Amino acid sequence: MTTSANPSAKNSTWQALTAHRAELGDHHLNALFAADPARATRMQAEACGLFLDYSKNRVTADTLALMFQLAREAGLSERTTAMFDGARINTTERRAVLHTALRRPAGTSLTVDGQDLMTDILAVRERIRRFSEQVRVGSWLGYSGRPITDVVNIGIGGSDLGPLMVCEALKPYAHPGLRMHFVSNVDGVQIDDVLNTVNPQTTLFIVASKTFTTQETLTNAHTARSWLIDRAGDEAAVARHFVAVSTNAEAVSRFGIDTANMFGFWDWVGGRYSLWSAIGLPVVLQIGADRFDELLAGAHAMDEHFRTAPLERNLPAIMALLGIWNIDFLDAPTHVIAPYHQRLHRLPAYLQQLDMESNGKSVKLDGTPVGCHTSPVIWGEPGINGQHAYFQMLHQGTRFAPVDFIGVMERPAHLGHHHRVAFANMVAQAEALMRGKSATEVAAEMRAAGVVEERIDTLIPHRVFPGNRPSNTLLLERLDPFGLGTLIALYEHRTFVQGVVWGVNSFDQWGVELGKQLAARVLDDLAVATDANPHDASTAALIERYRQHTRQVAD
Ligand code: G6Q
Repeated sequence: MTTSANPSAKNSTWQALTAHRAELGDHHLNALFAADPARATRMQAEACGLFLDYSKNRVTADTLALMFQLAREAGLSERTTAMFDGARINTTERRAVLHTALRRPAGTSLTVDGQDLMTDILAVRERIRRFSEQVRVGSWLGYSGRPITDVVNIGIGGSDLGPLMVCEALKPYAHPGLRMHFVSNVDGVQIDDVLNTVNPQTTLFIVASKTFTTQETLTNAHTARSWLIDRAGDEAAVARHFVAVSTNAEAVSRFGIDTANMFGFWDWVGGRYSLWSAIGLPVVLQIGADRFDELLAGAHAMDEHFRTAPLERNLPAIMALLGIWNIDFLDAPTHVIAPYHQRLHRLPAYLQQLDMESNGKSVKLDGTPVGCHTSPVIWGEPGINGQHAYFQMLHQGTRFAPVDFIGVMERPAHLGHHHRVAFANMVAQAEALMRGKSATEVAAEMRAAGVVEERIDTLIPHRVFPGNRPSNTLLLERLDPFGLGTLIALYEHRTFVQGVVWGVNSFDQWGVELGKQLAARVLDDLAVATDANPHDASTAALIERYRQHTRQVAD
């Protein structure tokens, strides 16, 4: 594995970029801004209510031209068409990748393998609409005849992060009488906490699992099912309190959920791209089907922008290519997502999965080594909290991490001055990371504050900021369903573009599959010692320690 760009494995544009990077050296962003007064206005793009300022990246017009060329040579346009048209671009799983079809409006058609997918998509959408309306108006009744007050989504990974993130983001649109809960962790704590707060007579469980074989989800679902039956005193209660979202009708039925209460989706919807499918059921329950349609419409608007806008004005492509520049030519190992809006607090975790599971790959589609770095470590927290925690490293650490600052323009009707403080902080941080602070500035500042010369000399190295640290500033007009749809789809396509340039399959996840397989084996070994699954000495000792502990507790 190479540790940085490996020109020998790459085409001439990649090599030109490597040479261009060497030429640029550590040329400071301050100098780039000073040399070009129009830089800020030239390096911005806008679409679907999203505004992007990317001028604080360590790039010139030449860098961008080369990056666009790289994307063209990677066949971005052809790959995009192939994805939208339903070609089986997920080659290792022989699947099409059609989350974009899920947000197409009614009245359009999409024929894949001679079948119009929109008929099935719209049929499920309609069933979800009818079911969610019943729950929301209180006509879907629990076993004792009372309406639903609490919804518990049991799922993990792609069957959890998307609906959870969206439900948090769109709380102002929430039905006032429905509380949403999400259970993903299998440690027992999360399900226990939820079950201790809800009433069995008024709680609806959604078991969300594409495969319906995921150990964590099924363990939690079985616990919830037993809890309900114990309290209802009748297994028939399951039909009023459990629905499933899955592609696996047989397993749903084996679990004991009537498939009449199952909402399906299809193998061409990847888990981390599934919130637009029936996996979005918690969102529909929370905000209603009309609002959910607005979320889909926002994503569809971004799909259209991505599909049709020239690269030079294409938001997802620009962000993707800047990301590759930072990762492969400037050696940035990580990338920070810093939303300046509390309701986006789960966005970094959501994007972490989207990016790292999609592009955390070392081989290309043809199985050969990718020859450069791919997905960076994606991390972050709401930016304002980050400023009082990890931003120290961003400003003065030995490694740099590019940042996406995400702001929402609309001021809330209530406490609008808070919005101004948050916005000011966001802009100030991006400026500080870019500008830095020189020794001269530090000395002048301390002198003005009356600090003695000797102390100034000691403190200068600690108070200097190198600057030249890149960031994007992304401004969303308002955090409503449409706006959120555009934002999520923007990042989906950004991930896609990077995958195309690197030549990897962004839509499989063999690493996740491995975890699922190994855990099942170890689980057997924790119960009974056998020689069936040989382990290394460390793993074997940990398993044995657990078994001994369990025996002691039982004794
Ligand atoms: C997503 C991944 C993974 C998946 C979970 C849950 O792209 O494949 O996060 O969503 O492992 O899988 P199930 O939905 O099948 O339970």
